[in-house]
Amino acid sequence: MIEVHGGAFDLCGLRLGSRLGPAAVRLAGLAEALEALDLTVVDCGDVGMRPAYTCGGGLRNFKPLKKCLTELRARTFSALQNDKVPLLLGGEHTIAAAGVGAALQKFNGSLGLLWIDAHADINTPGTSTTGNIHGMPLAALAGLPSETTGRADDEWRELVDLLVVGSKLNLDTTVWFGLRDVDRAERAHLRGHPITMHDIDRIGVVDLVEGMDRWWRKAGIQQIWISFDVDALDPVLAPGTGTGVRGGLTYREAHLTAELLREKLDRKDCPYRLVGADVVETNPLFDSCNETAKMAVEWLSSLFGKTILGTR
Ligand SMILES: [Mn+2]
Repeated sequence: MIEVHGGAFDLCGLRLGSRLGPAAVRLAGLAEALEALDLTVVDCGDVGMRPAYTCGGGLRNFKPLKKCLTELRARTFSALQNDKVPLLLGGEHTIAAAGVGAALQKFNGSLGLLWIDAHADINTPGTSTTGNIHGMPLAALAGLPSETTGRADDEWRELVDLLVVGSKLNLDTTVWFGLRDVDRAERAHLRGHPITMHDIDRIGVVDLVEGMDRWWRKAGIQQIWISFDVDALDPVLAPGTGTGVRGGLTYREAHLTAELLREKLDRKDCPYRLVGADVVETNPLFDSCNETAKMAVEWLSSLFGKTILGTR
C-alpha cells in the first residue's frame, strides 16, 4: 500500500510556490494513475506550514522548517513501521530529508539512496552562497558540520539531531543522477556515485542503471529510497519548478530510468526493495497547464510498474 503525504513547505528557498506542488500533483491524477496499476493508495493529506519566521543570525525560517520536518518524519516512520510505502510530495527538497531520515532510522546501514536532481544538495550553512536550506538536505542527513558558528551552527545541530536518529546517510553508497549544477564546495562530498548529465550523454541510461544495481548489490543494500526532484528533467519539458537548470533529462531518458529501475526491483533475485520515494520542487507558479505535475505522475507510474504494453 502506498501512503501519500504532502510536504507543502517552501520557506527555505528564494522562490515561493512549491507549497502548491502536492495539490498540483494530486490534480494531475496521482492516485488514479497508481490505482490503475492495481496499487492501493491512501492519501493522508498535507503537513501544514506555519507562517514564515525570519530572524537574523540563524538558518532561514528554521522554526517552521523544524515543525514541518518533525511531523513529516513521524508520519513517514509510522508508514514504514506499518509496512506501507510512503510517497512524499513536495514542497521544496528539504522535505525529502524527513523521509530519508525516517528510512535511515528504520533500516540503518542497509538503506541506499538515489537522489535524482540537477543539484547535489550537499552544501552546508558555511559553504552555501544563498543560505537556502533546500540545497543542504544531504549534508544534514550525512551529519556534516555546519562550517559556521553561533546561532546558525546551533540550529544546524538541531536539524541534524532531528533528522538523524541512529545511522547517518552513507555518502559512499549514495547515487546522484542528473547532476549539472554543482557548487565547488560540494564536489568534495560527492564521493559516492555522482552521475552527471555528461555521464548520461556519454554512457546512457541503460548502462548507468546496470551500474547502480551492481553498486547496491556490492554494498549489501537491502532497501532503496528514491528522491526525484523535477528539476532533473529538462526545463523545456518541466518548466514548473523554481530551481530549473537547462540541459536536463529528456522525457524518454527519465522514463527509461524509471522503467529499468522497476525491472531490477521486480527481478526475483533483487536483494533490495523500494521502501519509499518523494517527488519534490513542483512549483505550479512557474508551470504551464500543470505539465510538470503531469510529468511527475507519469514518471511515478513508470517507477511503480506502468509499461507501454501494460504487462509486468
Ligand atoms: Mn534540485
